[in-house]
Amino acid sequence: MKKQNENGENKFYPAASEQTSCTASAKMINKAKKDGAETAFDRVASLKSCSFGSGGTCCRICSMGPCRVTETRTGVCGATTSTVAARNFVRMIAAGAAAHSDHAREVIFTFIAAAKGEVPGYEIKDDTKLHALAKTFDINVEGKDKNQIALELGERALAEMSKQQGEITLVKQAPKKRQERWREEGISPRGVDREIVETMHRTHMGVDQDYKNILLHGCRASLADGWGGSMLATELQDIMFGTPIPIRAKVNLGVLKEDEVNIIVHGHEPLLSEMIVAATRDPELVEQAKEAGAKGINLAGICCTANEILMRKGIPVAGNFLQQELAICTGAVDAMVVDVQCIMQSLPTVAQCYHTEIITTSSKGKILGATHMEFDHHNAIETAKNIVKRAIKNYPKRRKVDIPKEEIELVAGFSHETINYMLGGRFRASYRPLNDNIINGRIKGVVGVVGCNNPRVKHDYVHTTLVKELIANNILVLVTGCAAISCAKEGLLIPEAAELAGAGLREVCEAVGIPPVLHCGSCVDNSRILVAVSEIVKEGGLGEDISEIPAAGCAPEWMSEKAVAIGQYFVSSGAVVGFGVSFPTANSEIISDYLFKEIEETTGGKWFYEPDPVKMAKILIENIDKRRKALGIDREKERVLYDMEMRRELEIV
Ligand code: SF4
Ligand code: MSK
Repeated sequence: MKKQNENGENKFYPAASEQTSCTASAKMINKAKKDGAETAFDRVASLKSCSFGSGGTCCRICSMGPCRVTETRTGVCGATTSTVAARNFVRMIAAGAAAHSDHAREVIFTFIAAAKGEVPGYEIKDDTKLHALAKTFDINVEGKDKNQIALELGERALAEMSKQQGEITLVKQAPKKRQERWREEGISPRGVDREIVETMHRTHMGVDQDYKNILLHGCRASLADGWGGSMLATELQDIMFGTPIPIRAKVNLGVLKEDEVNIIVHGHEPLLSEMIVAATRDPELVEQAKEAGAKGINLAGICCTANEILMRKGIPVAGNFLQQELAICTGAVDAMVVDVQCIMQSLPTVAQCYHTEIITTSSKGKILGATHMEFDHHNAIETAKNIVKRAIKNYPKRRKVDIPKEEIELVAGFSHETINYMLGGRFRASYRPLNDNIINGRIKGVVGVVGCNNPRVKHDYVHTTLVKELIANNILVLVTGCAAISCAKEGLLIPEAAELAGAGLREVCEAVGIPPVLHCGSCVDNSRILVAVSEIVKEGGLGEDISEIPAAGCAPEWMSEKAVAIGQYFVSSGAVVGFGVSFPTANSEIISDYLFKEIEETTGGKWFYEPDPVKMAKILIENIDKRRKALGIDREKERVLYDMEMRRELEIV
């Protein structure tokens, strides 16, 4: 498509069907063009990325630069490509870890306030998980009620964040051998606040200039995120809002309703969105919506806020990262409520073409042109109600509405506790059946597919092509974040998708009644995958460390610094991790070589880069096969077909 840019030059934009494999999104990309709304899909076509920046060799940490360093030209200070690329890489880890962990901090503050009974609407819901976590923290629960235990746990969790010396408590969740390896290598994490501050210090001009030393600290900082900040956020959210169990819901832009007030919640923290769920069900507000001419109030999510309220409440998902602007282009969104992370600054500009009100709610995340309604956990219900009222008031201002029809069912809610129960049965919940099916070869291995969308690659296509390839090869796939939403839109998150799986995986999925692709939650919930792989190790028969089990991870459409932090904490925990799109240290052969090979000697895990989804699947499978061989389980055993009796038994060995 030819279009004039702001300088009057003719620019060629790719067809929408080349930019996304999601038909609903393609329709809205075209509609946006007609409506004069510019989206990321337009901007990416006219913005060439800088090769120094994308390959990690642009240094701008002091005013002698910025320096674009090459193998033959150091920075003004003498910094080499390896120093600059390593510094940039670990700064990305620090930023990603900061995002997850600051999220955790907000959750901990609310958790403590809930335990004290100071915040109406929040409570300690999951007693079992509360006691389990209290035990991990060696909290004496004798004679204490749940709020007393929660208060103690909340205070301990807060102290963990800034623990200055000694390793954080949750590393205990990792297999013993893994913990020992971290200690031997000097990367067992202290509190995430300390690790992030130290990252920023080491990467300040003129401090750490030995790339291995810089990257080693990157490992430590990433572990403080995965086994610290992220894990605390997930665990405490589960205790406050309930540990997810399998739940059916709908996904894609078709979940928006023409005749109801549509509110979209977008961002990451479930603290406010949980209250908005309650407010949209308030009979008084539903009545107000009717008075405004609507049939009711419809709530939907985008990005990880969507995943949070989907997993626990079955709230429909309007879309993933690249659909945030497109949802507004339907003309049917009366309010888009955002908190933190992954929110495009363009939203208020896109909204100007329609009637949508963009509402920011966090003091940490304001956007010019948006309405700010600050959320504080003490007045959460009040704020949530006021937001819903504004959306209702906005409903009559709608202009032309055009909602794509696409919506499809999904099943979400696979916490690691659920996987345990689903595969092992209510009375003998365990990972034994999963391990046995990996050992007997019905399931070749497990791959976590996580991360964002990126308009530099075809939206959703990379995720879904990769995942289809993996399940066809008997790989059980665990998904989180925007990758999970891509797969859901492709119909991969329903038990019927087992038809696309290889014979062995299909047999297991059909026997248990699970999809071959399990939705494990939001970005911070990648910590659930850490716990799941640790449980597989502890169950026995598949080695003694995460670096030995047939499992791997990838982020094929990644874009955010959080993806780098997540990828690195998996590598630091012993996993092989693949990135698509581009690799952030590509311009330094030394650093890429280190991350792709040598780091394995330290952590047992390593990175790889492959933008082609089919080739990426092949590499992941090769790595899994290598581990199967090392474990001596590379030969498939004879298959047994299930009869009804065996299915009833759920004893799938
Ligand atoms: Fe350039 Fe060195 Fe300053 Fe970086 S630290 S901007 S390489 S002079
Ligand atoms: S929301 S970090 S775009 S997964 Fe977690 Fe999606 Fe990536 Fe944001």
